[in-house]
Amino acid sequence: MMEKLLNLPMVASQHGNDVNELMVLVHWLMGALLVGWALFFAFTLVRFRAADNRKADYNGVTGHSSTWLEICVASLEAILLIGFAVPLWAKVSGDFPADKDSTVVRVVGEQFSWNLVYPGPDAKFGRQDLGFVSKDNPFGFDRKDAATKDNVVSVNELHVPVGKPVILSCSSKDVIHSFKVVPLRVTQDCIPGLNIPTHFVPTKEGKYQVICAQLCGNGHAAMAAGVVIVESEGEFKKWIASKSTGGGAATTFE
Ligand SMILES: [Cu+2]
Repeated sequence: MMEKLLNLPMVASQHGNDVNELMVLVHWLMGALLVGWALFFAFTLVRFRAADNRKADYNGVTGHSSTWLEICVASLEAILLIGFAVPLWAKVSGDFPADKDSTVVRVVGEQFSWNLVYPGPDAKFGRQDLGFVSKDNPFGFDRKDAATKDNVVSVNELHVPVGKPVILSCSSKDVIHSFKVVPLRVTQDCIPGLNIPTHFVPTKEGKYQVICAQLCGNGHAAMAAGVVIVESEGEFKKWIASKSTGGGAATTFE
């Protein structure tokens, strides 16, 4: 019932339903508090109405019912936090699948697009060094390194096969961006100088919009041009093959 009432966006990832469950529970508690406070407010309006010519009482409440109510509310909040929120966070931010069982992609935000790098058939990104950074090699990949040569790059288009874990390693070239895909229930800040991994399992084929969840400059909204395309393993392989330069210098970005 609450889920319908909240009209939550569609879920296309495995942990997405857990996120929804937590939101529903939080809304039940907040709903109960809203009703409770509203009833209490109505009660005080009637009980202490001016027509009774009541005098202010300096002693205030003498019973302990409000204390017990506070303890009840705090306990429910503690249950939500310790019983649901912390375990969900532990699952999402920890419990990483093995690289070999996952689609591993490096995400680098920039003003104002998403750069994506796949390690290619050898599953290795190859050597990167600040010394290699130049205008046509913005990420400083070592082009002599064989592992680098088969990297597959893409801009604004993240393809992943359905049902297989995805590990994104997020960073930024300039300011703080945040890679957010609502149906996947994924939000990860992309911070210059840091590589922050996040993971999810896409469960539904489709095309999902990426939005930048950090106000990052004039063209911030343009980052919503990013898409995640969840497709069958076969389609994914076809796409990777079409992007691959077959060991050429696939190290620059458009
Ligand atoms: Cu941004």
